[in-house]
Amino acid sequence: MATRRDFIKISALGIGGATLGAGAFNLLKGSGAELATTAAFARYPTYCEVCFWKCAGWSYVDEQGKLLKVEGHADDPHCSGRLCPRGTGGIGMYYDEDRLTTPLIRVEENGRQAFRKASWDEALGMVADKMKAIAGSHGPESMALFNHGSSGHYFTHLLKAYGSSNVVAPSYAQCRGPREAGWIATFGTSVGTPEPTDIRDTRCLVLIGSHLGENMHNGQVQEMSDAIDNGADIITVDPRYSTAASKSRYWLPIKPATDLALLLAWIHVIIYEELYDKDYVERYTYGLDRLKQHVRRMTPEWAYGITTIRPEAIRETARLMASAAPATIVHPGRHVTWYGDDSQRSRAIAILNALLGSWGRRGGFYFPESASLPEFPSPEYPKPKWSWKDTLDGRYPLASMGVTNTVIEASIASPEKEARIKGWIVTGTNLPLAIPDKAQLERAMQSLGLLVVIDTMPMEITGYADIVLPECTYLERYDEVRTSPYREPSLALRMPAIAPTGDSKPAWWIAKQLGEKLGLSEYFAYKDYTEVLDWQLRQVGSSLEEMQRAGVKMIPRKTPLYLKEGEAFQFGTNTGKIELYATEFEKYGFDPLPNYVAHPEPPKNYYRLNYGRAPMHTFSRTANNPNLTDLMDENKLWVNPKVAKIWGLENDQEIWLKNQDGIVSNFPIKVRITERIRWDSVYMVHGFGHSRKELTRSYGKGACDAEMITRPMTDPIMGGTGMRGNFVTFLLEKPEKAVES
Ligand SMILES: Nc1nc2c(c(=O)[nH]1)N[C@H]1C(S)=C(S)[C@@H](COP(=O)(O)OP(=O)(O)OC[C@H]3O[C@@H](n4cnc5c(=O)[nH]c(N)nc54)[C@H](O)[C@@H]3O)O[C@H]1N2
Ligand SMILES: Nc1nc2c(c(=O)[nH]1)N[C@H]1C(S)=C(S)[C@@H](COP(=O)(O)OP(=O)(O)OC[C@H]3O[C@@H](n4cnc5c(=O)[nH]c(N)nc54)[C@H](O)[C@@H]3O)O[C@H]1N2
Ligand code: SF4
Ligand SMILES: [Mo]
Repeated sequence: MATRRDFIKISALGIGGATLGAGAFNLLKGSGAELATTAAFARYPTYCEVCFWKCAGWSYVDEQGKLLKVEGHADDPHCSGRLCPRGTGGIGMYYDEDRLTTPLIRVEENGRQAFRKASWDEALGMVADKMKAIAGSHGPESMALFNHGSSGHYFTHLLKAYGSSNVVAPSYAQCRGPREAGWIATFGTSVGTPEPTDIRDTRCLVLIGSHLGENMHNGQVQEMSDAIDNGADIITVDPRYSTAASKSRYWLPIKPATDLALLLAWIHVIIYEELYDKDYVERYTYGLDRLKQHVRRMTPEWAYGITTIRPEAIRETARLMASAAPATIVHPGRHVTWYGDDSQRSRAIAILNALLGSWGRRGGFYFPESASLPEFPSPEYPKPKWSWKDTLDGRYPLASMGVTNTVIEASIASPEKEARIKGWIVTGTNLPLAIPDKAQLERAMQSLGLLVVIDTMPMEITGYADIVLPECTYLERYDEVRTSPYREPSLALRMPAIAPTGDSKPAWWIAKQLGEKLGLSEYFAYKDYTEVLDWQLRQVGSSLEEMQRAGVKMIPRKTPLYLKEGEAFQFGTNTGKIELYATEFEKYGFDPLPNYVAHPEPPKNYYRLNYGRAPMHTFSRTANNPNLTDLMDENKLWVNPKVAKIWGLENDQEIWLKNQDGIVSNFPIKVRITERIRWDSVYMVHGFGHSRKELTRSYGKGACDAEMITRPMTDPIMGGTGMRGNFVTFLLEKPEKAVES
């Protein structure tokens, strides 16, 4: 087992895991080591697009104009000068020879469909004509945008100018939506991103599923290393022995799907042993008496029968949290769409933090602040006649952002019902690997009159497109200034280090050209995006020129970082207090106090499909990245030794998976036998099992978790799709199945 020291060393190096292969050393040699002796090179500011922590850095280019490496920006609060392995490997996005480099149009030749290359003028002209036709016959509201990442900004503007506000992203209903619903109901504000967890100064960090260390969100991982060094205690609740578990004082290997029982028992101990922050609770919260009554019987002994966590361990950990409070963080998690009751689990986590007095306190949660940049002048958007809210059809009343799954549903035509949504623009999201229930997604895509995909790579989603538009990578373009909230507000610039490859273009350019073809030129009143950036920066006393030199600029805070001792504070809830008892949930007929409800168990010979992150990959977007495939080129199926014995499995044996609905994996996955996973579950890293042959390095490597997730459990409060209630069994022989490509 690695020691605490190892963990810190690893993250200090910026290369995750002990599996550092020869490729990683080459990567380092090919950058830092060489640079020290290279006389002339230029560096350009950027911020990373490999995930959404948005670390600022520099891209280095040599005299010949060759892109050498990306390095963290020393002054950037998100990364403190160090990128994670994915950020360092970001140059692989530029060098990937499988990239999209020209617009593509779907054509039918001799009954066979294929893509042909097209000019931008033709491809965009075709998109504009189809969008005009859709607006003409069904109204502009029947176009929707699916987006994730930087490019979404420009297409959101375009779609709103066109007359639709149907904008959705998988980062809500497939990721952090339930956490935001739980937090808004309790604290009157969402958690937001980056999470305002004051890990740097914490004395006790509780991770419930959050697998920091594999989840490589840079600032949090670095701060967690420092906190461990400073003697903070980590409590990890995870059915799997995660990297975080190996650094923890307590690892609670919970039975999957039972976290709510543990959380309620912790609340019980903290209330009945009077360990809560009395002054804080009295001053700021609403509903303690009802909460106390509610959890009366939810003792550690009660929770033991459900969670398999010993009552003493529940009591000891509750006391540990309270003794460190308010410098205790019960981490809200990020990918929290697990079992369909996720808003309620998030509520329980919020309540615990409230009882401990952690919200707005040093070592708990700080109040984040962001720099505010005015929008570039543009006419008012037309008012849409309807929006994504109408696709909810009365469900999910507390959805605060567009819900991908209901927009997908609303795109499906049936003999009885015409589809409300007729066309999609998809940018920066690989929907077939991000959305559960692929059959439904495919039905929707088959119904559409128009599907335009903007991507850098020939990912699965491009295979469904009518028109594919190639975006250049983040290293080849300007983008909006980063203004993410943090302890100190900051500005960070992304500018090109190198010219776009082939005929690829930045998203701002694509959206502007399309806008012009749609007759919306007045919404794009600039020649080049640098005009927008310079105008915006000048409004806050900076300039493009200053940012090109500095990369990152810190802005002084205007408001305090924490609550002041005894200060009166108005929370954004119905009562103006932190609502231990959620009046907003009550108003909509949901439990105002969270309850534990049992979830289905795997049938005989089936195992719960658990999935997560690897430090060197991001979702499906990096699986083909030449630098990162060097570090890890496939996922493996973690299987408990007892299960392996029953099935006679050996390490690295290839098996296929079949889920509870008879869906068989496209590709085999290699077995990894390990005690780190419980006997009732199997585990794999998300993002592998690519089925497009155009992805030459990742095609057929490993298995795809999304394929197996055919039965999401939807959160009635905000529409999140719980994805951890699917079960798989093993096929030891190659099944008869044609693989799509
Ligand atoms: N089964 C399963 N489903 C999941 C998850 C899971 O763990 N398992 N995780 C969920 C979570 S937490 C999230 S946040 C979502 C993530 O969902 P997505 O963001 O859709 O994830 P990716 O698979 O990385 O897809 C990103 C797509 O953007 C493209 N891309 C990369 N850079 C650029 C760029 O600069 N411009 C453009 N235009 N495109 C670019 C990539 O090539 C890729 O096609 O998935 C959710 N869905
Ligand atoms: N390297 C890397 N880092 C990333 C990303 C990436 O793609 N790559 N993506 C980023 C994004 S957008 C997100 S949303 C986050 C996601 O990362 P997190 O929010 O940290 O984690 P989750 O995906 O919710 O959960 C994964 C962990 O939950 C455990 N788990 C499974 N079932 C249960 C259960 O019933 N109870 C408990 N307590 N634990 C359970 C799994 O064993 C695993 O360790 O990661 C972010 N960081
Ligand atoms: S955490 Fe890693 S991948 Fe994410 S933005 Fe930072 S360097 Fe890039
Ligand atoms: Mo996410």
